[in-house]
Amino acid sequence: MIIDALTKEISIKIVYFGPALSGKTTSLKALFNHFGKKSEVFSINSSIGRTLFFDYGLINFQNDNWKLKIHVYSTTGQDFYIVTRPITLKALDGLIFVADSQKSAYERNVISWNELNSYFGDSLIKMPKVISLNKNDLPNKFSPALFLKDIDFHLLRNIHTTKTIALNGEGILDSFEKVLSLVFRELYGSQLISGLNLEN
Ligand SMILES: Nc1nc2c(ncn2[C@@H]2O[C@H](COP(=O)(O)OP(=O)(O)O)[C@@H](O)[C@H]2O)c(=O)[nH]1
Ligand SMILES: [Mg+2]
Repeated sequence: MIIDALTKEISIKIVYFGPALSGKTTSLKALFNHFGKKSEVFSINSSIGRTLFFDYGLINFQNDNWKLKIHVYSTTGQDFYIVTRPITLKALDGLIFVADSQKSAYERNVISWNELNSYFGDSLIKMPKVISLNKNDLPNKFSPALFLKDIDFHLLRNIHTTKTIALNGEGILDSFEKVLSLVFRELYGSQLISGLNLEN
């Protein structure tokens, strides 16, 4: 997060993370579609349309006092490009873990979560995050409770879970708002904003 008191700009970074083909790119595109900015998503793709490095888009909000810039990224899920993932995750403020709800994808979700854990360690506990159980439209889904148990959900703070269908945008805005609410709760918690306002 960058807070520029001079230009009155707050920049935050949100990243979609998860296993290959869970729907990260589709989620990011659905989000930008909601804001009428689908064409503004910048992707670096392979020749078969898979995310090569990351997808990126910027959403701007403004009130009388502050500009809020939200930088949104999605990582590539392919192991061949694993080296790009920790780079994309650098200095993030909030994370949306896009899980693939299909039973057949269960292990891949757990492996991806463990990878996240390996990057962040204990700081994953308090990081603002949403677990988005995507592909909720498909049959043969695993039990969310089982997955949450496997990732030690009870130890985690600043977390919400949602069910999404990125394909038609269902739940995508809700997930985004939930992660933002956690980011801003942290921000107010640190009294950064109220501190700045006091000086003006
Ligand atoms: N049925 C269904 N398919 C989805 C959903 N979200 C994504 N997909 C499909 O899953 C595949 C992988 O999606 P993509 O966004 O490229 O995954 P990524 O590798 O995580 O970026 C594509 O064929 C999508 O159309 C969903 O909610 N439901
Ligand atoms: Mg992708």
